[in-house]
Amino acid sequence: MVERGAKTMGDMISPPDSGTDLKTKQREEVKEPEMYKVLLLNDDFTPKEFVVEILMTIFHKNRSTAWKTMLTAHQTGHSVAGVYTYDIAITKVNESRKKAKEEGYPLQFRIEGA
Ligand code: TYC
Repeated sequence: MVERGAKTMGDMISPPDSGTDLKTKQREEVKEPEMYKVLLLNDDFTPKEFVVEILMTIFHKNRSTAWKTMLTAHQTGHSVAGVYTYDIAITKVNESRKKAKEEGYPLQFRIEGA
């Protein structure tokens, strides 16, 4: 690309693209964000319907998927509530823990690399 004000490539002040200029470097540094799994852990006390409610309201699952996700945790010990960037994962876990605590339930989550 010819710079603004330059009529031909020969009028350009900066050297031609050598592969190490800023534009090239910026392009190389664009990476997909690292993703994290939010694991839902089973316990003996939290009511099933409360877990389903959390999965619907905070993890935006429909009722059918929320029940399946809850039942997997209930039967196997854990399930994946969702996969997110770290900031979104921790926000959802904190919100869920807060709601569970308000109700006096011991519902637990873990975050791990996807
Ligand atoms: N095991 C709980 C019960 O029987 C229900 C439950 C399911 C709790 C999944 C937590 O992540 C969980 N009431």
